[in-house]
Amino acid sequence: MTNVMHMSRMYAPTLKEDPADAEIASHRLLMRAGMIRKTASGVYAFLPLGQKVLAKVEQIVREEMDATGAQEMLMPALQPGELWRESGRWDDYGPELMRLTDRHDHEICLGPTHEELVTALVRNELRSYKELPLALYQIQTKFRDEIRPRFGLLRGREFIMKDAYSFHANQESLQKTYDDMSAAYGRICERLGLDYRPVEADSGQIGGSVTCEFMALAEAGEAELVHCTCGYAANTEAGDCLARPTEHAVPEMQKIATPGVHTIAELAAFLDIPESSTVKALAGKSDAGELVVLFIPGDHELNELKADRAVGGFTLLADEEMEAYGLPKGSMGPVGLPKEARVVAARSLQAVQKWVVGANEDGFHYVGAGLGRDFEVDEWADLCIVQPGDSCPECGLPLSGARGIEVSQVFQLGDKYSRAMDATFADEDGTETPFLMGCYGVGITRSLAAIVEQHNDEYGIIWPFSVAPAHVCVIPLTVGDEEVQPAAEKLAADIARLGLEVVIDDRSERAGVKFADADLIGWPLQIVVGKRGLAEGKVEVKLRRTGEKKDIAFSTITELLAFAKRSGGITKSGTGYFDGLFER
Ligand code: 9G3
Repeated sequence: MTNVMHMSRMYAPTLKEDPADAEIASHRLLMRAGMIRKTASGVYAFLPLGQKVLAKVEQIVREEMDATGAQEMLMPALQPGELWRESGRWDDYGPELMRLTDRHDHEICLGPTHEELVTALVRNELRSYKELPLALYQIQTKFRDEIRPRFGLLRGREFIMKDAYSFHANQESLQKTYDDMSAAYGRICERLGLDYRPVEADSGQIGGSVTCEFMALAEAGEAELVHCTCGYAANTEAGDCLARPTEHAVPEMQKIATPGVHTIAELAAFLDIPESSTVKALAGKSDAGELVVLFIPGDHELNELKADRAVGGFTLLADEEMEAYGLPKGSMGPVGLPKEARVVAARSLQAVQKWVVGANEDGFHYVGAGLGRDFEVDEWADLCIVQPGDSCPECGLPLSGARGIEVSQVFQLGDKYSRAMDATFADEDGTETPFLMGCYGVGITRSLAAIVEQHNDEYGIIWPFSVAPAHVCVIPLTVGDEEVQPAAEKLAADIARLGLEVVIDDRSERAGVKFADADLIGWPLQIVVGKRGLAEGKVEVKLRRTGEKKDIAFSTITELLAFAKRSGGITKSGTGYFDGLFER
């Protein structure tokens, strides 16, 4: 197909102004570039140029899914409520699950995901271990009634997801598919041009399923993560915390009057020491009813999930309970605690010999409280929310902080759905056994937005070659000019014959408008055909990503582009930006 797209006939209503409700780059730019339009809160239409990008993102995902052996299929969005009753999830979800009743008064939901549907779909016909493993996937619209949709495509109420489901006879087989899908997701992120980190949320942290999220680094991302040059990355709510407390070492324990000092910030300021040299105390109750006092580095926050796991449920004491124990809020410490108190401390404090900590008397703190000399710790545990600057659990280097957009996720579901829905297969000795399952999702529309978040500048979008709505935009400067117009059309057709996708901006607009729109829409390469340039047999080529411009002989341009295509500048990888085009 060598047809050339013509801007004069294309429906791409670009905007000069930023839409008022667009808070992040991708929302702003996709709207301004005439690629999406909001039709309701959290619901978007894809206009022709947006659809071209969407189709390429889907195709890349499709190719990588097919390469794993997963088989594409398509499930309905309308799901019978009784399947969700079987799995027990009908009542687990609130108004986020979009429900309706049909004309026969049957309960239906618009699918937010398809575990129940796919399990019910196969359970009567996927019957023998000989048919396993099986992986099915679809690219399909999902519905989740977010209470506050925002950030454009990043958190919509109707969005496109590739969701895959796999069925296994044993854990080893599930692990293999989980690993294959994880590798495929890495390739998908690469090909989309996404700077991403795989973030393990291992079973220990969140209990139950093994899962890994693929985070596209972006300030607009909702997820907070830490990452290291060695490759380690973790969600801040799940990652191991190896804090690096500092020590304000004074030989003897001294009780210091600290009037009005109750917070860590006030304590650090009062003593003129860093917060990392102070110790924060939190008193609570375990589910077993014990008084538990936790101690963590003053510059860190308690991770409730970890505290629950370390202590067997941890609930902070209410003020009146604090008083009942005679514990002064804001100056608690390990010295002089009620004898029944269970003292649990963050493991990184084990290296701190002398603590700066409350004196269990309002208005007084200790410096130099000696671990093992003036007080004991009953247990050491990982209690804190990991934060930038903490030591990497893998290599010890300081962790960096980042925000991320969760673009895809792999899950090991075990037999959660197959057991609940009686989906079994006959194993080798004929015993009916629930399938082990995995599920794997890629946010298609979310990935598209993530690409824009990572590839834009003040002029607009900078599409990676792999997903650009077209590769080359030919811009004739003076439309209707009897030389320029035909030359531009011929050049466009020649380039299209190379197998590149070409658009020509044949609108009768001023040059400035054409350049601004070309930068905004973000075609990877622009070629300007002007009267003066033609007279010298030249056209001006511009790389959108770097802004580099170069006058190139008209006669060699197509040969040059053919070179770029052969030389891998037109690679599968997301960043194939005609690299090397100007190096020749
Ligand atoms: C719901 C609603 C929202 C939901 C879910 C169910 C998220 C729900 C988790 C998943 C897990 C995986 C297959 C593809 C990859 C992700 N939000 N999840 O189950 F009813 Cl309203 O969707 N599913």
